[in-house]
Amino acid sequence: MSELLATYVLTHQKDEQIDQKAEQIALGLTVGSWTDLPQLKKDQLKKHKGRVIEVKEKSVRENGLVQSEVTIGYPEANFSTDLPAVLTTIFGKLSLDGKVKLADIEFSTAFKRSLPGPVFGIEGIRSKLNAFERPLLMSIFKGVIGRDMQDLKEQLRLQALGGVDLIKDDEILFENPLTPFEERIKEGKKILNETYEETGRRTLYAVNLTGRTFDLKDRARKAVELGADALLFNVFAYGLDVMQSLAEDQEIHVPIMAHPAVSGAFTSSPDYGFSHSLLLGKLNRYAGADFSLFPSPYGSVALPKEDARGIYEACVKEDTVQKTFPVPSAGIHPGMVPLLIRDFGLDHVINAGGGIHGHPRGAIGGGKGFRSMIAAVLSGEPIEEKASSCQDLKAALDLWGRVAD
Ligand code: 1AE
Repeated sequence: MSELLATYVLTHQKDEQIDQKAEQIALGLTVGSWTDLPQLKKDQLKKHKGRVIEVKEKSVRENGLVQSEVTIGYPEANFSTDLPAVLTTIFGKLSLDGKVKLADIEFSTAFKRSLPGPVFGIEGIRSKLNAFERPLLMSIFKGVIGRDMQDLKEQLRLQALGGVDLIKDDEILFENPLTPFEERIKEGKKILNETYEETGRRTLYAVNLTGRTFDLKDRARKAVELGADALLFNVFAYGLDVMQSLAEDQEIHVPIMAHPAVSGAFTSSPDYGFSHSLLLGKLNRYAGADFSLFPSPYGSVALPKEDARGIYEACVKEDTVQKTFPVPSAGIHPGMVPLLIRDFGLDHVINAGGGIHGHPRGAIGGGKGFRSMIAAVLSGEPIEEKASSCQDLKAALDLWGRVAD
C-alpha cells in the first residue's frame, strides 16, 4: 500500500508527550477524531490509519522550548491524486493546531506520476536561449505603473540591449488600460525581434498572467497564440493547483515563472507554516514551475542562507521530474554575483530590477555590468582588472560596492 510521508517540526514544552501527540496526529488526520470512535473497524484502521514513522528531538531553544521532528505516513488510499487533497489531509486542521511546521513531504513514485513537474525545466530554457554553462541573467520592468506602451517598449528595448537573457513583468503590474496584457505581448515580441536582429542574442519576456482564476486559462491560451515567451505567475496568491492546471494544459506550452509574492505569510515563521524548501522548492517544482523566484541571502529582502540553499537544492536535485531554474532575487546588484555563483553554481538565474535600472549608465549599462561580472567570476579574472576594462562594471561597483559574507 502506497504511503505519503509528511515530516513536521513541533515546537513544545520539554515535558509534553510528543510520541502521544504524533499518534493523535496519525489517527486524527486519517480515520479518527478528538474523541474515541468505538465504531472504527479493524480493516478500516489497517487500510486508512496514518502511522507514526519517527519522532526525534531536534534542538532545545534558549527559552527551554524543544523542537521535535515527527514523520507520519499517510495511506494514499485516503486522498485523490491532487495537491489540495494532500495538503488538506496532512496539514489541514493541523496547521491551526499549535506550533507545527510542515518541513517536508515525500511522495510515492506512483503519486509523483500525477504531478507534471516543469514542462521545459532548466534544459529546455537553456535550449530556447542557446545559453549554457553560465548563470542566466534576468531583469525586471520597474516603475511602469502609470506609464504607457511607449515607455514600456523603450524599457524593454534597453534591458534587452544590455544583454539580459530574460525580462519579466513586475509582479504588481496587472491588466490596465495603459499597458494592456495583449499589447504587451504583441509589442514586446516586435521589440525583442528587433533587438535579436541587432545583437544576435535572444531575450525572452515573461508577461504577468493575472486576473480571476477561472479566466486564467483563456488568457494564457491567448497569450500563447499572440506569441508570449513565458508566463509570470503569482502562484501563492492563486494556489499551487492553479499553476499545475496551467502547466498541464498542452495549449499553454510556454515556461511558467513562479513568483514568491504572498509566500512569506506561509513560510517565514520558525514555528508555523511550510518550510521554504518545501513550498518554494519541491512543491513549486512538482506543480510545474520552470522557474522559482525567492529572496537570496544577500539583497534587500533576504532569507537565511540555509533556507535559500534549501530551495535551490529542492529545485535541482535529481528526481523523476525535470529541474526548476532557481532564481535568488530581490535587491541584487553586480557586487553580489561572486557570492551568488559560489552558493548557487551555474544553474541559477541572476535576477535584478533596481540593480539594472538604477545603474548610472542606464539599463543598458546595468545589464552589461552584470554580464561583465559574471564573465569575470567564471573565467577567474580578478574583478578589479575586469572593472578597469569595463566602464559599466566599474560604475556598478563604485555605486553599490562588493558584498562579502
Ligand atoms: C523575490 C522577487 C523579486 C522581484 O520580483 C523583484 O521585483 C525584485 O526587484 P529588485 O531587484 O529588488 O529591484
